[in-house]
Amino acid sequence: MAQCPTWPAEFAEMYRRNGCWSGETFGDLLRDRAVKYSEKIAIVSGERELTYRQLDNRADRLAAGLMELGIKPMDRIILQVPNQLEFMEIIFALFRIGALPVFALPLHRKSEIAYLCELAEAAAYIIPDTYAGYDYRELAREVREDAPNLQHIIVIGECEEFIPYLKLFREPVNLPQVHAEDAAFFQLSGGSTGLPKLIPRTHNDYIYSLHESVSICRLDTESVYLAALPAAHNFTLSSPGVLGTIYAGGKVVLAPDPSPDTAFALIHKEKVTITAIVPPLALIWLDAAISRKASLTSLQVLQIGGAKLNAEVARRIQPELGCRLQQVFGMAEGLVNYTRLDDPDELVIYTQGRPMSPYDELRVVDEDDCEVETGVVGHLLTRGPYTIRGYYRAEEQNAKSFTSDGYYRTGDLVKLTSEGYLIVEGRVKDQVNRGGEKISSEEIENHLLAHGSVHDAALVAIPDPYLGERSCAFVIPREQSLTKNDITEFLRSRGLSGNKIPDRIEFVDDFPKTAVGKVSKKTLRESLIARLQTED
Ligand code: OOB
Repeated sequence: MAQCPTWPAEFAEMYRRNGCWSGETFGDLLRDRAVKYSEKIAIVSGERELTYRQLDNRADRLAAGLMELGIKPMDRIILQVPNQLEFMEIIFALFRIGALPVFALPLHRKSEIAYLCELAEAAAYIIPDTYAGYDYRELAREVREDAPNLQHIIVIGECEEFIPYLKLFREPVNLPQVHAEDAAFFQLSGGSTGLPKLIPRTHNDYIYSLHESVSICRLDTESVYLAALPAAHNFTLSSPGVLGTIYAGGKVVLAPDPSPDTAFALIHKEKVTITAIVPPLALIWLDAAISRKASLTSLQVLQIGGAKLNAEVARRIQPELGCRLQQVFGMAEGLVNYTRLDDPDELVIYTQGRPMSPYDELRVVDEDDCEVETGVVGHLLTRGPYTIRGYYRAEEQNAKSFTSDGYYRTGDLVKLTSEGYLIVEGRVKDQVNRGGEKISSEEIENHLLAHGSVHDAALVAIPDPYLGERSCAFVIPREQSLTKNDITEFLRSRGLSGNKIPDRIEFVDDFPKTAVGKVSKKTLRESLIARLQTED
């Protein structure tokens, strides 16, 4: 697809020659596993389960129905489906057509979905009827008004005005030719400038990342992976995640939510061997395990990533949960680092792992892009066989986010240990990492600035014992009558997802400035932290 920047020919040639890119597509992959593991259970979701053969067949029949509806190769489809069986059927059906899922998250609301529909010029939007007490059909009605390209809204479950998912199944038909070097889907970037960007991942690059992840995490046909976090997130999708488990011929268990009540019961019932969570959940799981450790006996590996894991918490995982900890430092743009299962405890507790592929190229550089010495903190740049060379339709942004020789500027500050492991020390991207959920400061500031009584706004991250970070909006009001409640209500009315509503709002008369006259978020943050400490 022309709007997806890709690897220069010499790199593509190298990745093929070195065996990274196999030429296999996701459609081929599932076909192959359906032959090999036919009657073995592939997916469990609530009371329902699918064998490999059934998943393969249902993906074919759904692909036929979607094609009959008019879905074509390269069409973009916004997928906002929580952890339920249909998620797996849909992605494989779309992969087989060569149509591209755009992985929205269940917590996204009108602001995010309408934007994605527009940016992707989406042909269809797929939702559940309700999930976690929220009616997605309401959301679809709102989105439809502003999305002229959106031709189809498909609903899993009860629906009258939209297309019912169950009516889509048809006898299998001949499928279009899908190419492994083409985009298979879009992930969303965490976003540090305005709104999230679309990350095109190809069959070749993603299947390679599964291959490496499966080998490092030692997944095989006996593995049982619990998707506790949303399956649409890159961590849960591929590190090794639900797709890695299918790659390995294991069993995927889809949890509707990651609470200990739900997750521990599933771990016990399905004899889960590996799962992945974010640091705030690790604390909740540790608390719950005090009385319920017995339910976790099958669990061999607990992966923690998405945000920095505190070493004190890391140290408690093995003794208190009885399983091996694996730290995962990854990004939807590509690069994933893992601590290895046989690494010494010191590395597992204090580092965020090392790259999964020998072909990952990493540079840690200073402000002038000059490499720093081992052990010195710098900006992490990376390129490799599964790291994108650019975002979809984002020429201007790509010039900033990628170096001229194709390295992705991760925005993370890291140091390299002498063993080649990474320690994440902070970041330069203007973002709040709220327990693994990334919030772009600029996106929220733009919403705040749309309020007539807001003169200026700055969103900063402040430390939080549970979430790692939470958000604080500093606002310079135009009118003294403006209240915090007005602001929160206003943001909600703009259709912002709940996790993006600032956790704290502070009114100020002015912003401190840096030497060059920019708003000094560092000073804002530090003065608030100092004030909070004296208040305690
Ligand atoms: C994962 O992916 P994204 O795209 O939601 O977020 C990527 C960013 C990284 O650039 C870094 O800032 C932060 O999230 N991050 C971590 C981390 N893992 C991610 N920061 C510190 N320690 C960690 N372990 O979050 C993601 C994708 C694939 C696998 C795992 C996580």
